[in-house]
Amino acid sequence: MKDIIENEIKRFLSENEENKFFADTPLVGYADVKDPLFTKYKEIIGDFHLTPEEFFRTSYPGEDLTEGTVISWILPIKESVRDTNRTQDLMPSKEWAHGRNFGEQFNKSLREHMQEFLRDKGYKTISPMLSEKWERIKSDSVGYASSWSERHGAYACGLGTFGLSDGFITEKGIAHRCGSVVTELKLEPNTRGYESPYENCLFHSQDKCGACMKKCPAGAITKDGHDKDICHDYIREQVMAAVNEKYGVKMPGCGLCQVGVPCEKKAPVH
Ligand code: B12
Repeated sequence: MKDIIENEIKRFLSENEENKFFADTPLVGYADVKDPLFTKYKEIIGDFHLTPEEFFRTSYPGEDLTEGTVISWILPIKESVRDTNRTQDLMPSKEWAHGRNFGEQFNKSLREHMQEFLRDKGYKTISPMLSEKWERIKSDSVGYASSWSERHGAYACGLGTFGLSDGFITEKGIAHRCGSVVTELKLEPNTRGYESPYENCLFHSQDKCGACMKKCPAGAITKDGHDKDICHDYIREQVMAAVNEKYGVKMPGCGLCQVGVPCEKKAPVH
């Protein structure tokens, strides 16, 4: 069944016009919906971060998710797009801005598609970010967050670890977008081949690098980590004002910390 799921994601990527300029061959990982990590996220992130079962119940009220799987995918950003952003020092390239805007619309289509695909096969399924319970949150302890972090889902699925910039470093690097579904279909979970949540980051694991600190045009990344307020305000105030009209996109992003760094397209520790 894993083959069928992975082929379907790849087919959707290759045949969908929306994805023409965005994602390369994806990575797919699996976690048990009952993995204690999902409950632990309520301590690490906050009570507002919901478990797979809590999302499941919003679509299937009164039903228990006795067994099942979180399926997470990583959509690595194409080299042609990364190339254009690597030469920027203040604002994202047009291609990256489009990738953030239309790439996320495509990612949403993929969530909808995989939700339907598994439902059609007879398995109750919900994609957390499509649920009415998914919301953006600003918490006192962790700042900007949401009720389902796709990266924490991907971490549980064994797909990688976090970096100094907060970005998620996979075997195909940090420059990607990610998504997930929760399904009652039971599949063998991935083994998490790491011991710490920052293992793939050279700065954290080997006390070297810090290239993303130099790349951030807003000064949001220091040896103490990523200041989300500075990052957020730079994207919302400076980047949006500069590129909205110029590139014709509503949600441009920045992503300069994800290119021209050793973790751009691989996990540099391996
Ligand atoms: C809110 C948000 C933001 C906020 C805050 C980002 C943040 N760090 O959370 C702002 C506006 C700053 C932002 C900016 C960007 N974003 Co944004 N954003 C989101 C959103 C909507 C929610 C994120 C969330 O819920 N975070 C939860 C908090 C708690 O996460 P956190 O603070 O990073 O968690 C840290 C701790 O919990 C820590 N930790 C501490 N102890 C432990 C212990 C364990 C066991 C573990 C596992 C972790 C852990 O790990 C984390 C890293 O330090 C997601 C979509 C989604 N639903 O996930 C996209 C998302 C995170 N954004 C994304 C992107 C690409 C960006 C940008 C690059 C913009 C762009 N598109 O060009 C920038 C820079 C990202 C960055 N450096 O983090 C991608 C990230 C993919 C990736 N490559 O990592 C996401 C996943 C969207 C997507 N669908 O792909 N974003």
